[in-house]
Amino acid sequence: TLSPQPDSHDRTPVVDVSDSPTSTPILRTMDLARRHGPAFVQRLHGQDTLFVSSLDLVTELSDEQRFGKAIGPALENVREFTHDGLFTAYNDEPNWAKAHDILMPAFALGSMRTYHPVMLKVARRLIETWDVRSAAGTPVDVPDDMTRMTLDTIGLAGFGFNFESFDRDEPHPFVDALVRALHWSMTKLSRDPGVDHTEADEAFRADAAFLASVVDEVIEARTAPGAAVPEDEDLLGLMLNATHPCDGTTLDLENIRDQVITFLIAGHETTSGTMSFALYNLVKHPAALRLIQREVDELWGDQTDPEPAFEDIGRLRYTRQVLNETLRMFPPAPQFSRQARQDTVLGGIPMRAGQWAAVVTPMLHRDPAWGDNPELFDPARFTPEAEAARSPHAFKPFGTGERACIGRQFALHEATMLLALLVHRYRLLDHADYRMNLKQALTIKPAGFTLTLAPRTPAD
Ligand code: MNH
Repeated sequence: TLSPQPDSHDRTPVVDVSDSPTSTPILRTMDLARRHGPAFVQRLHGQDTLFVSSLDLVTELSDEQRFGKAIGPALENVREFTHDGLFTAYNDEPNWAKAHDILMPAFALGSMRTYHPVMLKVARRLIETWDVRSAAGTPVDVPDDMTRMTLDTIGLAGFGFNFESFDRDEPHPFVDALVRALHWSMTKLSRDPGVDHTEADEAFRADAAFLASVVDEVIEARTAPGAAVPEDEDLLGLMLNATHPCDGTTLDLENIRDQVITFLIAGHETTSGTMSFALYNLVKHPAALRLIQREVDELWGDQTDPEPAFEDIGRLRYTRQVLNETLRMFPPAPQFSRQARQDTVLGGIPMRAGQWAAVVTPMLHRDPAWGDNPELFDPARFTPEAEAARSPHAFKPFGTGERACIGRQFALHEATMLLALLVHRYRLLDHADYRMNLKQALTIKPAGFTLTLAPRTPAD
């Protein structure tokens, strides 16, 4: 379904990267964007990708009349195990609109009230674990524990399934299989043509089958005679029971399986990356840490175990600014692709219908529109006044248009509550003077980031 890339890049630089393999393609792409400008073609083993990163070009790509989501080669690989689930469906596949219409109400801001208690419960489970580490003086692995937290949250809130991640030393086998499958999707893009990949492909198929089998168990646990049905309808309940307003049918079971895998993928790696990068930014910027602590202290004082109300989360304005600024600097899903709906011209580059371009989100987030020093962490970029003065297209951590992230409110509610609880409770000690070590699967995270913790006292 994807046409070949534009062939007449008259003035568009073409850079062949086939001879410089990397485990962090996004860092290489950012580096190339810095050197070659806001539009360049990256050639990898003969496959071309047009990468764009300026506000002007992304503004054009965000025009839904001219462009729509493209399933680029990376998502085409993910499609091997999520098929026409929401994230990897083609724009015109019937199950996209159907699932989108059925699930949208479950992701409106008001629906977060339903998930709030579960999110709080899992946050408390994380805190229990961190209290033990804090008392023992041993470090916590931040990205690992954030992944435990977000996976358990989407599992419980979405499907009533408990991964019990905090009762395990190693990730749940489902997570291992998921991470390997995503890794396969990414590395398949840069395969050496001369090498035999049968073994990797067979391992992938085994992982994909395992993922499907776990999900089938979750679905069976819900649909079996006499199965316990949660009081509040969750995502799984909606998918099983809700009928499409247009034709009165429900989603079929095979598609529900693809949606569950999709939500477990989309719903946890990105949010855990956001949390990890946010804690990184805070320990490196004591002034911001003091401001966020002041905000939570105003709300919860020196209560040892605050009971965050649903309404509290909307009041945590500065906490939300810290998360937004984190998503600017380190968008966990660092690129998305757009496809021309008809023949058009993108900033002087002719594109035929079907041709596509990838947005380098971290570079868009460093466009001159952000001011002179975009590498600096500055949550003041997200005050209401600053936001009103800036183009909405300068900030795209959740993608754009009708295919933008459906889980945005879910992610922000979860992350805001957890971040607030953590800075309220702990002194965050950067005991190893962590240096950023980005690791990329499909998403990015700060690998090996550890902290030690101490209880805060009213004087801190
Ligand atoms: Mn999410 C799409 C980023 C959290 C479920 N998400 C996208 C896209 C981006 C994205 C970018 C668009 C990709 C593209 O255009 O190809 N998502 C994020 C980030 C976070 C996040 C940065 C956390 C922070 N996402 C979540 C959560 C869920 C979720 C949480 C579910 C609970 N996301 C999705 C789904 C899609 C998506 C589903 C696909 C939506 C569609 O195409 O209709």
